[in-house]
Amino acid sequence: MKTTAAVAFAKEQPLEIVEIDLDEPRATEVRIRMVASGVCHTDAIVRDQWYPTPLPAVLGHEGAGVVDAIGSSVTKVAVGDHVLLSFDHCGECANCAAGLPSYCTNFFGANFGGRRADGSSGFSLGGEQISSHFFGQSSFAEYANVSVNSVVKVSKTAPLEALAPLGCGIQTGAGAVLNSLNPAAGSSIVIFGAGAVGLSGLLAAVIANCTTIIAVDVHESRLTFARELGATHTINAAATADVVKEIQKITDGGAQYALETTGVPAVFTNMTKALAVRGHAVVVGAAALGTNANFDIGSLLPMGITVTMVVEGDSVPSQFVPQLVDLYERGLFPFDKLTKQYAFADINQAFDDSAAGITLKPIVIF
Ligand code: CXF
Ligand code: ZN
Repeated sequence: MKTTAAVAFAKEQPLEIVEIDLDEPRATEVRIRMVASGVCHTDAIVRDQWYPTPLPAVLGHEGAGVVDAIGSSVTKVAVGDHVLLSFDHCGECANCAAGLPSYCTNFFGANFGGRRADGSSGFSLGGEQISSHFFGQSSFAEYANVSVNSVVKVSKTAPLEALAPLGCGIQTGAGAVLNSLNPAAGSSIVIFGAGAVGLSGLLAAVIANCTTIIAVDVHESRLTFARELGATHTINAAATADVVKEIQKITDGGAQYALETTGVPAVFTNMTKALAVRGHAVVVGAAALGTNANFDIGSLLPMGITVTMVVEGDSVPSQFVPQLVDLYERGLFPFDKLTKQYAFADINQAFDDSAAGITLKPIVIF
């Protein structure tokens, strides 16, 4: 069948909305009619080829939609079910079997490879295959064949347009706090970067009853917003001589927990220095391959700190996404305050507004 899609044809160039061909869903796939998709920083960095997904490609990995057809071995969902889409994983390797699907041994191939495991693509243009199955989904298309392992079923009354970004950016920030750090009530946490991921982590720190929540960013408007969402302290790193000292002052020696969402080497270094003895930091900010940060072994060893590199908030999407939906519906996780909706036709504006910091989390509506 034909479908409309936003195609990344060339590095650092705007996406182009064109009509492409979609094949039939394979046995373990479902065809989704996309209702909405979040736009994540990873879509932009893959468009810009920080990671080598072959172009042309249909990107998009925070899809939300309705099941339009199912493959022959699919039992998890039926036609007409409403679903949110998340990352793909094989479901069979040791890490998947251990309940750690974001560390699937084929995570890179399944999510960034641009092809199914059998080498085929779901999409073609002018008879040539183009990359599909980005994060198992390629949600910047009105219709896509999606890996069943990327699919999370939600209630038919769930507002798909609002919930779309749960499957990546929002679960990454919230999961980093609730799953990876699991901070004790009454503890201190510092969050570097008040973007969509950092602020999702901040909302999760509020849920976890952290009582000192420090947001660090270089934009005053984001820090003001962070305070509205529950930050007890904010630090403008562009206007503060020594960010580490400031965190140590607020926390009386160092933060018990930290979340690093920027991918900036100097911020990583500050994060390690800002921790309390035995503090725990998680790093989720994507950086270009080859990005290195300083880590002062001499000073840090006696601190006994832990730094964990975390993918997708250590989430098991089929469990964690519904938990986030419940929290949202109860008014305890108002992540929709971070979002702004755009018509699908305006997808490049959504990318530009995100890059300029005008919009924290764009959602395109089909
Ligand atoms: C990505 C970030 C870079 C590593 C793989 C997972 N998360 C989604 O956008
Ligand atoms: Zn993402």
